[in-house]
Amino acid sequence: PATARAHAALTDLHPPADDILRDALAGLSRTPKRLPSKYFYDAQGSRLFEAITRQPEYYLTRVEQALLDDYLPAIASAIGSGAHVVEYGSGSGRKTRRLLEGLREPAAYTPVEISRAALLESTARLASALPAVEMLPVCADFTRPVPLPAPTRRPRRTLVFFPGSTLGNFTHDEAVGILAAMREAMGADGRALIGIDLQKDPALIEAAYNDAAGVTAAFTLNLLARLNRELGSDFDLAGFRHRAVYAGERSRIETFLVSQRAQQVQVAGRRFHFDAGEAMLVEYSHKYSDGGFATLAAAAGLAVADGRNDPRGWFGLRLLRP
Ligand code: AVI
Repeated sequence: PATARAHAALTDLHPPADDILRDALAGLSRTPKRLPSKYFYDAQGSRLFEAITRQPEYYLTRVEQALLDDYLPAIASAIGSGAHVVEYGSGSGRKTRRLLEGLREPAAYTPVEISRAALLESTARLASALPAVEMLPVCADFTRPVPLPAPTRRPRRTLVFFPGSTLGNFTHDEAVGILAAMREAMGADGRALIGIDLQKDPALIEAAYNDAAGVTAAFTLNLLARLNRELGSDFDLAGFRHRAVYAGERSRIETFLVSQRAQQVQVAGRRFHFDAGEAMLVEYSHKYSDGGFATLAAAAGLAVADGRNDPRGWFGLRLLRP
């Protein structure tokens, strides 16, 4: 019944099947080559990401979860009762359940997620755990403007939830665009709760993106496996290695796939040459300072109303208002 309810309430904005072929060909034709990190998250990539969050070196998820538990009572009184919670890129929905349980009688929950299967599954799970919260899933690409469904009971205010430091995977301009779209969605009295990974000892950050078990390497290489599966390309996975380095001057992890030898790769009938040691950029993960994040939010017309960091200052949550 929970799945049926989630289906019934689904707003399907039919996100265009991203043109993975067009993006792959364009990225491979650039110098230096690059591929967009959004293509990490097929079914296998999403499983590998979940496994990353359980690695001892990947502190982000654990630290954010503990911080959220600690901060929730203060968030709940700042937000008040009857909120409409809107989450961008909702994933497994584990953090969401804690948030919805900690808020005062949330009226409705709108997860915005591009993967229809993940969206319906997590919404169904939340619907059975929280029957009093109206579930209004939206299948859409949150990097584009998303019209939000109206809850049956008029909500007191909108709270946008964007955890996990997902914002860090976007360039500065893209991040400003996403925050500006959130400001639009939340309205004049709305708030946004954003998770941000903070600047710290680069050795800790690099370890998080180079776990000893090799799960992050498998996650990165799955991008090539996905292209082989979906486009029939012939990337030799043994011919590339994952490399994630912290670029301190740009405050971000830059992840590359490095060609282990000179080689040719065929994609949709086109051949691309890789030199030995050639590095192809596949992801950024920005790390923020307090001031840097406040400046970024201000560029999108948002102010930091409140915030908290974990005791070691590794990860932060920020409550933003227009
Ligand atoms: C989803 N995102 C916030 C993760 C991050 O930390 O940038 C993706 C990731 N890439 C490698 N490990 C985790």
